[in-house]
Amino acid sequence: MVAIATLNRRKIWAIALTMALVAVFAAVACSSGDEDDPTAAPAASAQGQLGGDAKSIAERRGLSDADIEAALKTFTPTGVMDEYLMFSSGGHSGQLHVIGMPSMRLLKTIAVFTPESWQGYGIGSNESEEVLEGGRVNGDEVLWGDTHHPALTETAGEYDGEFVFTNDKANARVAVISLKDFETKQIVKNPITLSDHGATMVTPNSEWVIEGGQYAMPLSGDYAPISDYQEKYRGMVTMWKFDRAAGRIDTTQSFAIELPPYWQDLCDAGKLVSEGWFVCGSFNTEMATGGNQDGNPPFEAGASQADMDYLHVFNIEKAIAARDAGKTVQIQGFPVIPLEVAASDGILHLVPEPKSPHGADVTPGGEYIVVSGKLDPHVTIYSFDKIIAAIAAGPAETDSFGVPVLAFDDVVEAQVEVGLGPLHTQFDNKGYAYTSLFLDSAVARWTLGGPYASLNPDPEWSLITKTQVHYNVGHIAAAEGDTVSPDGKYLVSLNKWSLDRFNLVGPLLPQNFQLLDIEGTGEEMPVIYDMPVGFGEPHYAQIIKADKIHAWEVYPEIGFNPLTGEIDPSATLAGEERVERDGNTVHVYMTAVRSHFTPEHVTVKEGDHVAWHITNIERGLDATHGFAMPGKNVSLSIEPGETITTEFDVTDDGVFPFYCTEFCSALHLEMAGYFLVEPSGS
Ligand code: K7E
Ligand code: CUA
Repeated sequence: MVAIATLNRRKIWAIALTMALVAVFAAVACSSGDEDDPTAAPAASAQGQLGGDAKSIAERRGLSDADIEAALKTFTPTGVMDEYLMFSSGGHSGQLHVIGMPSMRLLKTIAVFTPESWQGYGIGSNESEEVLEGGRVNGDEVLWGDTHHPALTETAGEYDGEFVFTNDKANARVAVISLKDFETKQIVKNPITLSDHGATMVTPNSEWVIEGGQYAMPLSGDYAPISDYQEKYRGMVTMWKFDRAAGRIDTTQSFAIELPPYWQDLCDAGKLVSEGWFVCGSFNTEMATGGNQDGNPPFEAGASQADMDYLHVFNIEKAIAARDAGKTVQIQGFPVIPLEVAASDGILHLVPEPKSPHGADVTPGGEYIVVSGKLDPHVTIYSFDKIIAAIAAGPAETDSFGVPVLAFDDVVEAQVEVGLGPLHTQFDNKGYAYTSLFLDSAVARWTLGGPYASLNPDPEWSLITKTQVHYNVGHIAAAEGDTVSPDGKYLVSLNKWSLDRFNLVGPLLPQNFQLLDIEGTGEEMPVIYDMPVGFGEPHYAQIIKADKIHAWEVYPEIGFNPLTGEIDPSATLAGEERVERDGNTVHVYMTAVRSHFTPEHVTVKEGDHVAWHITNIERGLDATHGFAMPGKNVSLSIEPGETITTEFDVTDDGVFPFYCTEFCSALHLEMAGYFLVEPSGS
């Protein structure tokens, strides 16, 4: 053991020092590093060249060889960019988080369903309030969300870096975010249900954004007693049509499919050989209705009695054909394909899936669907070809709603015992699949078979190794790990509990993102970084190659409105600043540039309505100005080139100092002005 440790350490230091010295000693850096020769001492001699005693630092800090190796894999010097960006759901924060990898540096939090003051989102700007308006629930403002599953837009099954979608499980809403400016452009509220979970997932060219529901309810929104559950309560899945050119979901082309009142769960779109199909898991096919206050079994028991639940298999073309043939009914003003039509027209088939399933993930080539049952130690792998054949042969059975049910044995390709509490599966480029194990607190690596069997030396459909994670992993995300060509580089374990990993910060603990290096094969799959996540409970994340994203450095033209994508009618250039009265509405046309607003005095009368338009006329990278108006709940962030409008009623006379909230220059504190409100009688 000692000898191995010594060799490892020497190898590690050789790597470290080679990297550090490569510029200066290009000719000699590698030649002296013979790992097999115990007398070779490249580390010792090279270390002197470093000018610091790195080895003794490691010893002083108690760092093991594995720690040092992990540090070398993740440390990212100042000014060096990350290779990947992870888009992580922010859970209860209602936001998305953008994290650089492998450094695991938090780069940005994108405000989606929740107002956020730094970005001036939902804090007074007309543009952001218009976006949030789209998310009203039965007319009411809901100012938070439970984001679960981000979905990057895809072209031919590859992330294309143009947009990202995410859902709000708590209110059945879907948001569209542009990766030109990383801002939310649209929120749509699902009109027929109140919770979603199988959202958001996209088809391989992002024509459709899939939003599967979760808790069944009357789709009409009307009351029905729980005793009418089987008759009146329904599940649903919605297909939102994405108009890429407009950068918006086209609600007029979107529709839903009525489903049995099973609790539909995660969905995934088919790709390549299974393009044109999508699947959603489900649980509570028992249709348990809970009621432990009356001595009935609680949901957790009632919904877990059966050995099998149902994977729902959808044919997209047939759904569109039924919609186009007018076979929909309007529910709450939204077109819905009735359950009978879904069953009779071949839109929906059910496939038995073991015990309380959660994840349903399609392999990179689209050949297989991997399903994990929370209460079954196996992953079950279905063959898409077999599903097609079974559908063609005509299923012998139906469920109690008349939906055809395929026979389990006809469609299963393999089962692999991976461990306790399997949830979600991701893929790499070496023929391995990775499944999170909630109860085991581990990530399992196992081999795929069929066309993947030749990619590694291990036997097909078998468990290879497990890496312990800390603790209670939900989703995992690998670099481009749910696309048609996973990169096989990094995998993040999104752990729900962190227990003993970080300094205690009171009884509400952060979650823990653990970065695993999956570049090796076989049993090599170490944890190389821990990132505490103290902002809501993230669920899923997607990881995209950073160079696929082409974000704007500044807005394309001065006066740009990020919501319309055009020059704002109120855009104001230098020299055009003015205050105009139109009845009792006062328009302020203001510019912001280091380090002043123009005009600096704005005088109105009590009782006026103010429409305040501000244009940031800067063209310099990072030259953002903020705008804060005391007492008016206004915080704006005006990026270079942007025009923003805020409107409010002037209810009190007085003097209101406004100021820039971004420390934009040495004279930033002087970037201020006075809003003077004369009494109405004056
Ligand atoms: Cu947390 Cu995808 Cu909503 Cu599983 S889900 S863990
Ligand atoms: Cu502009 Cu501070």
